[in-house]
Amino acid sequence: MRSSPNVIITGTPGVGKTVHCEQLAQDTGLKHLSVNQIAKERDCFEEFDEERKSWVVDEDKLLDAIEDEVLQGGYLIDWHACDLFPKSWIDLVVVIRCPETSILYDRLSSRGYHEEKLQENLDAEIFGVLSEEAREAFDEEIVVELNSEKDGDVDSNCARISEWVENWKKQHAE
Ligand code: DAT
Repeated sequence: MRSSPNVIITGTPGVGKTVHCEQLAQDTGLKHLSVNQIAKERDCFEEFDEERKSWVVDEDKLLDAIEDEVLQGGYLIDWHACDLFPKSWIDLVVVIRCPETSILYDRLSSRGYHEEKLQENLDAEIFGVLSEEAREAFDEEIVVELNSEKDGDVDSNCARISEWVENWKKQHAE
């Protein structure tokens, strides 16, 4: 049994996963596990996708690489996918949303995304792809959606998640 929860922070690229995880790591002491970073550091890539100009993660390798740590509890798992993680590892899934697509457009274009990649991500956000994936892969009651559009949203979202983490710890204290 873990004494600290594992929380997935997911959503379309650019919605604000990293900023939330960084603040939450400070506020709660949970550790920020950036899948992009870990996959690079631990060589968990399958191939290079020429069309998307990005590396494809080998999910089995990734899960093997993080299993021992994650099972200890206390991780904020930051990635734009969530259905690969076993249900038994996860206590809460937070889907960060940015329904106002002009905001997301500006964030992604400032990253230099080319038009096709940009449109693909905007469509994913409009259709709620990550929310659906989260609800299909995990029990509905552990999935929450929070918007991150304007200044102040990050603080209020992190306050809510921190409160949830504290309650979880109290409920699971021996
Ligand atoms: P992700 O990790 O999901 O790709 P990010 O955390 O890097 O996204 O955030 C993308 C950009 O958007 C970054 O410049 C921070 C900004 N951002 C996110 N949420 C915001 C908010 N609520 N208010 C202002 N800026 C925000």
